[in-house]
Amino acid sequence: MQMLRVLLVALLLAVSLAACGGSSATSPGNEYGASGGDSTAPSDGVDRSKLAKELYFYNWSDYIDPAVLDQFEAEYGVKVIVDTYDSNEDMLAKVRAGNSGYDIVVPSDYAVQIMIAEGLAAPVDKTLLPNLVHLDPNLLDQYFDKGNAYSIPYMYGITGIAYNTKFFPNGIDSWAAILEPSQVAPFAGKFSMLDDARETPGAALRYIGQSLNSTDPAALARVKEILLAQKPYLAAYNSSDVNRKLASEEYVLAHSWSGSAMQARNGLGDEFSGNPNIAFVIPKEGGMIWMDNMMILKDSPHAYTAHVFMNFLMRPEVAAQNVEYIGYLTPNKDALELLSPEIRELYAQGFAPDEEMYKRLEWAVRNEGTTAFDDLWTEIKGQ
Ligand code: SPD
Repeated sequence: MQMLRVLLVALLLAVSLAACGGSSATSPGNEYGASGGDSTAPSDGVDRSKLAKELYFYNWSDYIDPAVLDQFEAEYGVKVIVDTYDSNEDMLAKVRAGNSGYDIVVPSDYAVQIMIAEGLAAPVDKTLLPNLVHLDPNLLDQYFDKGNAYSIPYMYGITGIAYNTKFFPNGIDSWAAILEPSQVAPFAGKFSMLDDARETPGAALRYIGQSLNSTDPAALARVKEILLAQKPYLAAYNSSDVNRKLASEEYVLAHSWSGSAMQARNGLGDEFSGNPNIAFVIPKEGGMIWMDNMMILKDSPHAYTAHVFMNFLMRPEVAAQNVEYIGYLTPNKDALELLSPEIRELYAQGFAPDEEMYKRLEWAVRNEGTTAFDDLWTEIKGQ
């Protein structure tokens, strides 16, 4: 009987330790104690005594529903402080400088590769992420982080052209509509290209029949010609408020992320109202598919709390609410069935890829040659 009691106590202790994330030896960050004691944890397994008061989240702009942050604070007493960026390169520059103070950043695929290679990320502790079971296995284990050792998918999306059907009643099917001077001349000052070293050269590369990862010098020279010929007609290189400017009809056309176009169409909470004339297309020459991922920084001051937040965002109800608000695509398979008919209808109208569209989409990868894009982009923007 005594032996049975000892075994039972040992078993309970093991289960409680597993719920807390195991020993400090395998856990990242400086908040993980070695004790594993968890007298404050309710059934969700979160040890409230280990939570920080604040969490610093460096995210893309217009990329989280503020109500989700309020809910997290109400439930866990943690205030999430959000700073925003509009390109992977801006985020990387801040993080590379060190001591950014941020806990979580959201790099896209190729930027995940860069961050892992440069030792900027902390490994994720999957024992603290039970809600990983809700993610679509087809969207895990991607080329940029095999085994998801450092990154967890947040949202994914596609890049194409958003346009106002009042001005383009016959639709758009080619990058020529935004890249050819003869076609954009009537819309001078009323359209934008993304302010992005991979996206904008990538679009021009696809237009000339090349991979958006091509660093062939002749192809890049042609890209430079195309983008410089287009530049006098552009309102701006813009990755920050394309959604608002399309919705208000300051722009009639824009190189755009799918969710930004969806926001222009549907509006964004209390921020601005939508415009029902906004449509989105992946041109026949093809476009980019990408995935943004949550990553805890190597020097994150609050790594335990960061895991709790990431796990919270992977709850199907939370993921569904978030994606309804921001209009991108969730990797959370169990959230999909919770989505409204309205958002599903827009996905079906081209704001999400179908099988045919997938064939025209390409991921951006990082390789030995891809720093050429940074140089090219500096030259184009400087002229
Ligand atoms: N407003 C949020 C935008 C997120 C876009 N991230 C993807 C970039 C892929 N190059």
